[in-house]
Amino acid sequence: MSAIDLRSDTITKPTAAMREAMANAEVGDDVFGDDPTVNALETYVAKLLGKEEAVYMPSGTMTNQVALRVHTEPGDEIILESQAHIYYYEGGAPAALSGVMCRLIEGKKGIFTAPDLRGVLHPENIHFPKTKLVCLENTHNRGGGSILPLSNIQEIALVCQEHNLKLHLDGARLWNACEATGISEAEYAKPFDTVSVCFSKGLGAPVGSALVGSKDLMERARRFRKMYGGGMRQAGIIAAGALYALKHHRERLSEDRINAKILAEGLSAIEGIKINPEDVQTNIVIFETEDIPATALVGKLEEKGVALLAIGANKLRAVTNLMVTREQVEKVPALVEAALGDLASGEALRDRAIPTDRKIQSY
Ligand code: TLP
Repeated sequence: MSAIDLRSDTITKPTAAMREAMANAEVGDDVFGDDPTVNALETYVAKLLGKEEAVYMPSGTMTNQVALRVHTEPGDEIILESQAHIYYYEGGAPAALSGVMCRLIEGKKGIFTAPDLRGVLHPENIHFPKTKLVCLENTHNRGGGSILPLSNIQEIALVCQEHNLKLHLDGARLWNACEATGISEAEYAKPFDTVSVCFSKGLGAPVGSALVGSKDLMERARRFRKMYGGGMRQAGIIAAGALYALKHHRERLSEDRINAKILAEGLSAIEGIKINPEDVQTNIVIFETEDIPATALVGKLEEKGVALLAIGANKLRAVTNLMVTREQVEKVPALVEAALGDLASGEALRDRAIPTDRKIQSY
């Protein structure tokens, strides 16, 4: 894999200290509820987010989908931003696992407002599905790591209360929002019935996510976690990595935020690249090419030792992370410029069409 890997913050590998914590973890059988390290992690996360209980699960997709199932019955409607991870990147799971209808609101950089929400609510009437749940995402992945303002969340929560709707947060990268704003996890979590957080993204743990909420909701969540195959046994080994990451890697997210800004500023100076560095608030940098296909640029950059993702015909994503240093990030704009130069030259025009066997992933 490329030396400078900016495909995602999920690519991080455990540090030596994290591995040591994992190797020394006390374990039990978590399905019986007696893995001390999983229990310690759940207690720690619930407290940090100011909720009664937490449930540890293998992935962010599972925590989100269990939350959907906890709050709904088949045929219900849920409301999400149009590019929400739950809708966009979870394999159609809302339909397959919960049997719910997704009503989408197009936001700006992943953010919609309380009036936008009011605008899509229908009257209670047998013609309409029952609307049960609103889901928000903070930070918003396809919104470019954008931070949801607390006031926006609180206004949306008020509409939910008025209409008896539950509110779920996909907080896979909530840590990044907290680091950037200084707002605590508990304060951000307060308006929500359930919050999903991930340890395997910016925090750098190898595996796992948690769902937090009230005791009753978490009891129901444990049932669906088991049903979906997420009841793990000596999970303390991986939970120890998550606990270590929570205690030691939240503060360092400022490095990823600063590196993302440096990258965005460098990219904004390149002819043929469109990005406004002001839009970059956390560790995700989304930029566009003017005419070169995103997959072609990804292919060229791979040859130069930089890995990014194509996330649209002309859109690319870079995510700064624990494995990428400031020095490396500073090299990327020049490499992007060189790659664009190669692709623009007549001889290299054929490179614009990426042969299918190159398997450049596009997200
Ligand atoms: N996102 C991944 C890919 O799926 C796109 C990434 O590289 O960013 N919520 C949000 C906001 C996420 O960004 C992700 C992962 C998830 C949930 C799902 O987490 P996992 O991968 O643990 O199922």
